[in-house]
Amino acid sequence: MLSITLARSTTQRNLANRTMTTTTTADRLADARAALDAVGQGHLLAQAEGLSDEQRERLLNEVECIDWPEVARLIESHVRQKPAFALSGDVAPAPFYPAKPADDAQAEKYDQARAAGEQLLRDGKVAAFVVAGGQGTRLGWDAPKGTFPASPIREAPLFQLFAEQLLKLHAKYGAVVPWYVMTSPINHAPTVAFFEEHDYFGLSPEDVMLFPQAMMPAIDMQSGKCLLAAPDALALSPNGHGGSLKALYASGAIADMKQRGVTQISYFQVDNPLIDIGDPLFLGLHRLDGAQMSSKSLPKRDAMEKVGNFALVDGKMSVIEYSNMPDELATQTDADGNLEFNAGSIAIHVIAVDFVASLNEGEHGFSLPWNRAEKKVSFFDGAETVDPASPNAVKLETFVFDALPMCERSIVLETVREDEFGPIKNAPGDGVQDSPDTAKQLQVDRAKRWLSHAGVRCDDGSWVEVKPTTAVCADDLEKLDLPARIEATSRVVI
Ligand code: UD2
Repeated sequence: MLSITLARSTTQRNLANRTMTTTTTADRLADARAALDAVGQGHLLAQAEGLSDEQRERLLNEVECIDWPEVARLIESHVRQKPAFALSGDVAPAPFYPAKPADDAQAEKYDQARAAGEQLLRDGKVAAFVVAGGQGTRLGWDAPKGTFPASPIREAPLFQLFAEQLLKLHAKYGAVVPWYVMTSPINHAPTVAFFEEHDYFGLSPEDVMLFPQAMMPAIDMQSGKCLLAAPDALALSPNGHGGSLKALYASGAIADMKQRGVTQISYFQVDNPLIDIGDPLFLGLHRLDGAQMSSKSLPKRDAMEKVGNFALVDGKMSVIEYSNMPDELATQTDADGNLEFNAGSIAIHVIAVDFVASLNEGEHGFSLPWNRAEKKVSFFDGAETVDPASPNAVKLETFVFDALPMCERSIVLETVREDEFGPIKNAPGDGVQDSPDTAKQLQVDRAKRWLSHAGVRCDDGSWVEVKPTTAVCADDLEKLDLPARIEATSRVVI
């Protein structure tokens, strides 16, 4: 593994630097008190004197990692009042490249793009980046989500499936695709332990970098006070996947990519076993069009599906989260009855390394809009732990797609849902979408489509898994020695 660095903002680093010049815990405590008193959060250290040295150290470490002036600003704008989302400006559906080229000229462009994307992979210019810092509460899996057994027959964990794709891409294109894994302080240690226990799934540890994103305190909805989780711990949660754009830089990942000659980042979420990490068409279109951050979309299941909507807002590529999309826009149709805003965001991006660097190296830094979520958060009230029955706190997160309007150029490529999107979000249950069961079925169905493309007959009822080390697309199966037929009762791993 390359290194593990806690992601810190500039202000956080300033506070930390200040503590480097002071030596005693008493000095650190005084500094932290001053920073907290200045923003009305002094209660967090009210019992610090009564803690053991170890507990005090732990609490100070957490306090020193937070940008308190920013938290104070956000309490005013997002806790004491609910920020009203106002969709201002000119809003139009975003243009996108269709999954199948519309005409001969576009087919030619797709061929050129595929060739350009393959060249990027051959030249070692592509890195994989998974955001895996979320808490995964909906699934009810008491471990990092990437450790979840996701494949239909081998029950291979998500992290293994991604690693196997990277091994295949290396074999296919003759160049390493280094892997950057964003965790959060909540799941960092178990994630690192999982990679170590599994020998990095056959990857070279030098080509894998795990780093945690930054955290935000949970804030009491009524009082605007930050909550303690315990006498020696703040109630913290990850600051949203938008935090990845700062964590990539602060961790040294961007510097490492530059040193390797990597220019493009293939960004994906930890919950999608169908992800195509090294898609030459997507990489190539992004590259040929000189885009800084590009996205994949899919046609929405229906007007109200809970995915973001691609739109041009005042001419700038944007994603309007479903909760912010006015119903009259979501349901608007064209003359043929098709949804105008039909391109749903599935959180798959290619991001230029230089774009992430330039955001972080700008004179005034950069910030993404913050989003407010009301949640139940257990807290220590000075005497005991309270488990609230209804939402009591505000959590604040930024979203990575809010960087899209900061691009000069951004493209969207439509994809086919069954081929690339089978997220595991919810615990299994009858009729539950986006569950482990639906994701397994989608993997089996795709494997069968790929096999039938290669001439294999798969009987109804058969259950097939194609290992990513065998194939990352249908064409990879073509020259292999495959069975002519897979019978109904068979369970086959290829
Ligand atoms: C996200 C998108 C939604 C759609 C969907 C596709 C948002 C707000 N919505 O919904 O539009 O594209 O995905 O699957 O993004 N994560 C972190 N750190 C954090 C928070 C999240 O790494 O602080 C990671 C998390 O581990 C996961 C991913 O981000 O890999 C998505 O998080 P989510 O499950 O909260 O997103 P979801 O399903 O609400």
